[in-house]
Amino acid sequence: MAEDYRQMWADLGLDLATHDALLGSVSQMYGDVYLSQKNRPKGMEYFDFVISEVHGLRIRELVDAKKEGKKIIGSFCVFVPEEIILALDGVSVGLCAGAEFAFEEAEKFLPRNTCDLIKSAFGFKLARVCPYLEASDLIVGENTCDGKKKSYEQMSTILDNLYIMDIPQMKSDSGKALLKAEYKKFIQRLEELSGKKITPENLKKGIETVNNKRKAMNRIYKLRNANPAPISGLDALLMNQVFFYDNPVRFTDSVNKIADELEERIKDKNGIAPDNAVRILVAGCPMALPNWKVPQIIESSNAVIVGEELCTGDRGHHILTEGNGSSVEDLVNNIVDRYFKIHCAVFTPNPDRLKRIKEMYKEYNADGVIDYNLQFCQPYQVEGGIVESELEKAGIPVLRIATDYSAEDRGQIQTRLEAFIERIKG
Ligand code: BJ8
Repeated sequence: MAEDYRQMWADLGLDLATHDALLGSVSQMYGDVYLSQKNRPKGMEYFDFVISEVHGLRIRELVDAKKEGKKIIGSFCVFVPEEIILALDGVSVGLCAGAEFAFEEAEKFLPRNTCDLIKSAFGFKLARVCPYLEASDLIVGENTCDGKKKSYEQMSTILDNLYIMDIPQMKSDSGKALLKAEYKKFIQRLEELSGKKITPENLKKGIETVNNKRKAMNRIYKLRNANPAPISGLDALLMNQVFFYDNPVRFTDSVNKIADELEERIKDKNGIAPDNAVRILVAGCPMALPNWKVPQIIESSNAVIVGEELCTGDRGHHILTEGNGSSVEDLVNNIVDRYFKIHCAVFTPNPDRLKRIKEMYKEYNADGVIDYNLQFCQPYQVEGGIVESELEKAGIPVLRIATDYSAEDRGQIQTRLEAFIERIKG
């Protein structure tokens, strides 16, 4: 890291020794997983820099933003509307964690059979190693799966700035009305916190900024249907993960530069993988930073990931928010319309997700689908049964993987994957 940030971390209340251990292991992992890839787009150097400064420069920016009176809003779910946060001059940061850290501490609050994404968020808080969490003025928990919604009750005993947002579970008129009421309450809470007022102008600006970020990611996604694949799934996943942390304007600019570069690579037939590599679409649970395990195994098995039907993927940016409207009411309706289309497995029934997986399979010229689930994630695991049988009926090869953040099952996953890839080739 370019600068010494230790005083800043100490001021945020981090446990410096434990934090050093975390940063050390992430940087080692990043070197092994990312920097060892060959022929990456040059523009990925920006993301290498972002990761090298993920607890440094970006946190300094957050601390400076706080000094200017901006509020930092942390969240764990793509249902929390960044448009509204930006409109009220806030900074939105994702807090989902993708590493097995301080799980013994977390298990004092949560049963062992809780998914690792939730345990990790607790572990990061209890071990005091996440500067994003510590810098947040408000942390938004959302009532999505049972694991999350009940764990926020526990989390409220260790956080004094937790705000709970209710989320509908059915795509009905009353569900939509609930989402709108919750977004209006959220606006009110942020107005109180920031001392600012929402207006059609600032909301339009917020919508535009977030849409630009989504459009840039959608450009990258479109280009991934080329053969040979111009970028690895690991690199695309990294962009999706950084999507939740970075300055949105800088992020958009960097992603657009990579999209320009990919267009050139496609013209030159310059791929990250050979043109006969098996093309995989990954669907399922989000992969929070630094959860790179399954993509790394896939891409070291003569396959390349060409799309992610994940919240750290298509689900996070495929749909834009309509920017037309002359009143706050119109624009809030547009925001509700956009978010209500997110096909998270907490909704029942959830046919749009299956539809989108099939669409993506075609759009990206995929050869097979890996349905990735975290152990103990009931919504995605139960829905996985439907996904598997429907894809099989449609003649789409599918492999279900349920795993966690540990390295213990790497060998087993690798063996199953290799057999899957052979089956596709055959
Ligand atoms: S919109 S996917 S980010 S809720 S993996 S904690 S579902 S038990 S993360 Fe999610 Fe929002 Fe939906 Fe996306 Fe629960 Fe499953 Fe754990 Fe999960």
